[in-house]
Amino acid sequence: MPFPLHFSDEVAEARAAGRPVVALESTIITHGMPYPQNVETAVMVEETLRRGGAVPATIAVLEGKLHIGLSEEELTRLGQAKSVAKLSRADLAACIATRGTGATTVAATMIAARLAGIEVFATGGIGGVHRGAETTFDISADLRELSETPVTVVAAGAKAILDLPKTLEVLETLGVPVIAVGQDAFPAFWSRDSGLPAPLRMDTAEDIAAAHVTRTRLGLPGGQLVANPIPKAEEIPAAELAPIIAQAVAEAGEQGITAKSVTPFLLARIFELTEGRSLRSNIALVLNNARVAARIAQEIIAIRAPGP
Ligand code: PSU
Ligand code: MN
Repeated sequence: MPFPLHFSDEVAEARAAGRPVVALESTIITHGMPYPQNVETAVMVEETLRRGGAVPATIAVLEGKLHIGLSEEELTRLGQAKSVAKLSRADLAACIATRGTGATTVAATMIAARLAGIEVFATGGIGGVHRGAETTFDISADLRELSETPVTVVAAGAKAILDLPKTLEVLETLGVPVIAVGQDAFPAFWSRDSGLPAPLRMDTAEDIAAAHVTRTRLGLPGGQLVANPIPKAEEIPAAELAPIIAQAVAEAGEQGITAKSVTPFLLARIFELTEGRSLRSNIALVLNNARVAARIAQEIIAIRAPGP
């Protein structure tokens, strides 16, 4: 018996018609941005996907049910709720089994997207190898998920709160394609250039879709990380953020923040320390990722369509 999924009407209709659907995570709403900008952004991202010709499927667990697509009312409730659980691969089954409510990270959203037959997923930034991982062993489950679950994830690279060289090394070890869009450098979330070369570069959604389909045909498990740089007008130069990130990372260490609390702590501190500037950039890059994800989802359908 297939696992029961709770589709929004919009997603159910799109699936029946074979139209492109793009998955969205919910941890970015509950743990990645403050209220009310989190809900406003979630609604704008959905609208951006629709304008781009794809149907949004925001994923979350609500009272034990795995939802693929949320109503605006459900989005708002989730965005206002105080202590919503953050669900990664390790927590998803337990939350559903105990009829809990939780927001899905990149890893858990990929798992749900695969169950729903959704192959493209747009977000802001992925989790990765944290600074100091050589002593803390803090490496996000997102990385292993990318090596196992066949979903193409469009993100603006990874935040400089992480150790980006180590993050790229682990992705290489795991065999995850990391594709920069339209440039040679790996982007660093708020900044277009991390100073590190991206392993792969592609300039069109068609090529990215073709690579996705080819991996499936080769029988390779796992997805792709599409690293789409933030629009130039919205970027914050890496040098400006460096001292702020260093301060946030130091505070996390002093306060003994560990495990799943690390990423939300750092994101919240950086929003405070930049007085909202990081949030404006964050919103712009998520919308930009939604535009690219919609095009990739359409191209995948075009490639799979039977020829004349
Ligand atoms: N990075 C961001 N914004 C986010 C996250 C990461 O720039 O909102 C969230 C995503 O949901 C990601 C999760 O999957 O944090 C990673 O958490 P951890 O490092 O605990 O695996
Ligand atoms: Mn972690």
